[in-house]
Amino acid sequence: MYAQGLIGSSQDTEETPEFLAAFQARIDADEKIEPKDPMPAAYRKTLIRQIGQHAHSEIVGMLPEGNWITRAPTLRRKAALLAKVQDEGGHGLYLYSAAETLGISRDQMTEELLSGKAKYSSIFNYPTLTWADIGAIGWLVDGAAIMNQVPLCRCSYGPYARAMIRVCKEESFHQRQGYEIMLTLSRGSDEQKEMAQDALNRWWWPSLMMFGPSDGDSQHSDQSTRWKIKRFTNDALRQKFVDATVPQGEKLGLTFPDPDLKWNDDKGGYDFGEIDWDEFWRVVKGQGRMNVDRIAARRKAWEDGAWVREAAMAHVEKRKTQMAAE
Ligand code: BYC
Repeated sequence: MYAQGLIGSSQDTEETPEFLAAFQARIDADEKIEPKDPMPAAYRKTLIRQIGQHAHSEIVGMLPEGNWITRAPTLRRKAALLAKVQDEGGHGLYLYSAAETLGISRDQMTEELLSGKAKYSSIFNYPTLTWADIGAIGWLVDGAAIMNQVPLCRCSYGPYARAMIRVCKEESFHQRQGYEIMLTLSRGSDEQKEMAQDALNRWWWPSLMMFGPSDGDSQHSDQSTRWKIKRFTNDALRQKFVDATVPQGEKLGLTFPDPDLKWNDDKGGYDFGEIDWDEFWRVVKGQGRMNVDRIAARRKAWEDGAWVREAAMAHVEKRKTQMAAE
């Protein structure tokens, strides 16, 4: 089932009740689980699914912003955007490496992405229509990613938790560069302010959807929380994001596209309207505006890169032969 010869590819230990209880006790004691440690097959499978999907999201996430690198309005903006998109490529690589420690190969993960078996974040199936979208993505999408990912730095699986520390530092920079674009536009001409408002209108709801289905409909949350893969539920993180982001939007002088958004003193947070879950599931199932383009772009990159992978492997084989002869 898993790639041969990789760390973590050893057979999972027989899952006796004693083994499962001892494993849960390690989790409850906040010990980190490391690649060579025995772990239940379902724990390994959940991590491969989540880390793989997270890696794919980072890589597919390069596409909507990459679309604006050649059209960034100034050299400073171009350099920052280039660095941000490159960071996302790096995040994808740390995450693919973290998943590989569980015994799956990068090739298998890529095949799962291209066949539609593995998901990537719904947010990247929306188009980037104007420069303001780059501001909105940094502010909202990276803002949502930080809210979701900071708790993952304390995830029970060591390689994932450690990868997330660096990812989160870089995401903070991304969030600020996005907010600064929004600030500049909202203090600019009427037309620029309108662009910022239009971007907020289009990205707000999809950003809330990034946190996943509401708690009652989340299949994996309970078990993932018990295993301390997830530290908060989807709804709890979504609420934290709304509470942190609304005051930032007000500072920009922009309005949120939700008539039900209002502060609730009793709960100490904002109430907000119902998410369009039909839209969410349509996009997750491949019917968003950009799903077909995104997968076509990844397929092309994978096929165009075949010669690089073959050349790298030929080099490894040659070195092995040379070393054996030395
Ligand atoms: N989009 O039981 P649930 C970024 C799926 S990118 C698509 O709650 P779970 C960035 C879910 O996979 C941000 N699918 O699942 C990059 C499951 O289907 P499967 C990426 C979604 O895993 C560039 C089903 O719905 N971040 O940072 O407990 C530029 C039921 O859901 C979505 C991560 O991946 C969605 N939005 O919780 C800027 C973070 N939501 O797998 C920024 C790590 C749910 O059974 N991942 N589904 O077929 C997680 O924290 C969790 O996987 C989720 C979902 C909270 C996303």
